Amino acid sequence: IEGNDWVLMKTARAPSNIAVIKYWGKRDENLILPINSSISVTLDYLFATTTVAVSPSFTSDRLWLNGKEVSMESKRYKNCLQQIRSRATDVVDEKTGLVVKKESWKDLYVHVASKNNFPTAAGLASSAAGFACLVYALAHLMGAKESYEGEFSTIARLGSGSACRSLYGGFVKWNMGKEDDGSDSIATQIVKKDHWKDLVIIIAVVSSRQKETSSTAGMQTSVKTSPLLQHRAQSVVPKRMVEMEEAIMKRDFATFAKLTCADSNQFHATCLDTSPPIFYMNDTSRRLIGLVEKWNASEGTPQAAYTFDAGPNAVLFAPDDKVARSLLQRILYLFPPASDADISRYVVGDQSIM
Ligand code: 2P0
Repeated sequence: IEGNDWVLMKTARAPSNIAVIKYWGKRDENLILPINSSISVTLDYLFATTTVAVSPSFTSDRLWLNGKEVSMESKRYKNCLQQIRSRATDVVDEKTGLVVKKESWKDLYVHVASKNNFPTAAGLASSAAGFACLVYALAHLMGAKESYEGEFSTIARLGSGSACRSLYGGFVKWNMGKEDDGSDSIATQIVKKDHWKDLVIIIAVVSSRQKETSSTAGMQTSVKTSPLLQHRAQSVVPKRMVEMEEAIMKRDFATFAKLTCADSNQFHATCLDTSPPIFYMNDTSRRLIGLVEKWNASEGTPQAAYTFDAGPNAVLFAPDDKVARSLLQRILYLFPPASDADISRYVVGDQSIM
């Protein structure tokens, strides 16, 4: 390979995640440091796929999201790229024998193409999957290595807070950290997904429309105006973090469900407590809450749990396949599909459950 006539490419895939203890509010906007810790479950079936390429013939850093070019000028992209570039090492491409020396990375531009297999910006954490994938793909391309466990999660965090949790599978904790430089505001895996094999996650896409208030803007306004947010961060979340981790470790579905629903509801209450108020859920979201609450109350113990991010789509949890089927039947009763053909779309993991 001579001169400028080469391209080196890597492709990675990273999943989305859903918080069961929610992150909402920053103490540092630039480093994306949160005002409270959070816990998430990784959603393997919703993912971003990102290809990063480098070539001496590229004249600027460029990015395509779902086929459309978008600017890479934002601080968030620049910060992630700069952090990975500064950790680049000598890279030898096994297939071609091409060698890219450590010192050349700073002069090479990247092209990035990323796509999601789920609705972008509809409250299904597309930025989380996207930035986790970008950081992971760039690190592979440039031969960057972590100097401590969780270091890459601090870089993904610079792209989008929730992205730090998407670098791990299973159940993940993002510790808010104490340091001003963000070095201890990292994500770590609580436990692998195999730990709780029976747990079923159902995603009810209520709307794939883009949300009106971005999470970034929404949480800024909440930090400035919501007294409930301060109370939540200081007095509610620390206790829930301990209880949720324990519930996950014990596979205690009743406690997991109670905490998950309560935390989703407090997050949305905080949005309502913001001035001007923010509404992420719609009537369909509220009917789904009603369905789960009524069912749980009639059984006397939680059968299912719900959580909603910054959008109207529901993420529902059931303790096993049998309960998941029952939950799905109840959802279909409340929202009958327009035709038989629609039923084939209801799947849990790889298996159609209808
Ligand atoms: C979460 N959300 O913990 C919470 C719950 C939405 C509701 O993290 O400004 O896209 O990029 O750090 O990460 C969405 O916020 O915001 C989010 P930035 P992000 O998943």
